[in-house]
Amino acid sequence: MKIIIGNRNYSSWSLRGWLAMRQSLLPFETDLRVMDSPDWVSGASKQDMPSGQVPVLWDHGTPIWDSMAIILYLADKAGHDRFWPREPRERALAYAMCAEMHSGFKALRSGCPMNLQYNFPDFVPAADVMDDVHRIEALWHQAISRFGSETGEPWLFGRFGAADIMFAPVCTRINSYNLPVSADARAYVGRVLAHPFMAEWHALAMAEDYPFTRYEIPGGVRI
Ligand SMILES: N[C@@H](CCC(=O)N[C@@H](CS)C(=O)NCC(=O)O)C(=O)O
Repeated sequence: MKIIIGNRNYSSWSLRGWLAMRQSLLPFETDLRVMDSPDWVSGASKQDMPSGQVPVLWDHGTPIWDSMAIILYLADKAGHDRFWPREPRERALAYAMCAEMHSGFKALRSGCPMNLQYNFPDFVPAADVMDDVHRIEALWHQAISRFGSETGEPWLFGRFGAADIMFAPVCTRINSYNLPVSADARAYVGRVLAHPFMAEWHALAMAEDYPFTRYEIPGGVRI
């Protein structure tokens, strides 16, 4: 299998798709397409990207595009237990949380674009950004307090899975933009950022040097 991703520093949907690949434990290659490069702009590097967006998983001639579809496909292929909790009420909440993340939180996503190479010490979040953050904190609290500790592991539904993957880029945003969150949420963010798959992605993102100004937010300090 091969996953096509965009710049690791910026592409939060690529991060989700790639984390799902790592979580599947199946062998795969990573193919990075430099966003906003001449080939990206002309469409030449998007020929095998059905929606023109990253991520795309190619499995022996079959394309699976969109991060959510990649998670669903890999759960079928690698085993649902690697992605979803077993118990029906837990699974219902995990599905709903992932779907809400996939289709929502637009203020947070556009107001605080993922940018792993920078920190924004004086960033003042708009009210609608904080509305999204509060909703996400409530979801995390609901999952962790009801289900998170059942296996003794510190993830949203006990074991690391699809919900943790879908919210991982939110964790990077809370960290980069120093968004005010509760101590519990901050602790969860710290755990996600320290996850070995995240550390692997982060190290590669820090080494990237592609010009990309589309998501420039003032006041960034290079880490
Ligand atoms: N719903 C898609 C969203 C994918 C998406 O928006 N990808 C961005 C990069 S993070 C992209 O490829 N945008 C096209 C562009 O920048 O030209 C998913 O979940 O995978």
